[in-house]
Amino acid sequence: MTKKLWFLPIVCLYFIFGWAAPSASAGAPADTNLYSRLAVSTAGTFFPQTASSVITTSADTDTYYKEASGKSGTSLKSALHRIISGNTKLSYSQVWDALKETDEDPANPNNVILLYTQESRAKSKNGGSVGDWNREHVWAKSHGNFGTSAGPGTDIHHLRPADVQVNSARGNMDFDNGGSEYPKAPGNYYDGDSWEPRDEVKGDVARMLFYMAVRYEGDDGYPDLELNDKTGNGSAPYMGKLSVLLKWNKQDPVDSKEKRRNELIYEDYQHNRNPFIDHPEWADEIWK
Ligand SMILES: [Ca+2]
Ligand SMILES: [Ca+2]
Ligand SMILES: [Ca+2]
Repeated sequence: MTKKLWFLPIVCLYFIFGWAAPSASAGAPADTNLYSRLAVSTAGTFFPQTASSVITTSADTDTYYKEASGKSGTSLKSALHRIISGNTKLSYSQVWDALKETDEDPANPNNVILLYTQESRAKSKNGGSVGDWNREHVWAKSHGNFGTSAGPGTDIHHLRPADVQVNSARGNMDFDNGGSEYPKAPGNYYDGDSWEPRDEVKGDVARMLFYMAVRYEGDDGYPDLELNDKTGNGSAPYMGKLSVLLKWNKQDPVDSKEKRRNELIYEDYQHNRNPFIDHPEWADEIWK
């Protein structure tokens, strides 16, 4: 760098921060710092926030997870349960509108991305007919029989848009590797007692199930949902297969889409976070 150019980085910083700061006041909580008022892409570049595009940094979530700091095993699980409980609960009809935001196709604001097929489909095609998308409960609602009243059945941390027929094919199966490819959802496999989602969402599925097991502990009128190492759990409040889910958590790491979704749920809908999107390593600390 020549002497004449020494001031250029400072000028650039002035323009970046001077330009971004005014837009930050619209939707950001008063106590957030500069970095949280900027959306951070996976490439590490900054762009001004829209009201709900912020990806919170680890420094911000340190405060949220303060009570969990330094814990492991059951004491970590208990601390996280206390932190993420007491969330706002949606009605089942509110879930439609929420998913239209949390699962919006970044390339087309009229569409949502479907979980198992990755298809981009019109938001307006929500419904129950062939060709529609509907609300897939990744933790099958029969595993604990919690239904669709406000609570686990409407918790959008584990609800995703899915093709009606694919949703029906997955049914209430546990998750595991193997089986035959499901023709309407290439990359997804199934057999008599389990479903294997496509590689790109294996980690997403695992982290959604980790969240459910920690959020629902049977102390607030809902069943105590737990993970086990089985398939074919039927209507018991369990989901498997834990050892496979722990592998999927590593095979398919958290990406910016998953972070954005977690942030939207926290900021705009439920006001609680999925700890395993913020700290995927905590799954191994709880389920060793
Ligand atoms: Ca199986
Ligand atoms: Ca993924
Ligand atoms: Ca539980």
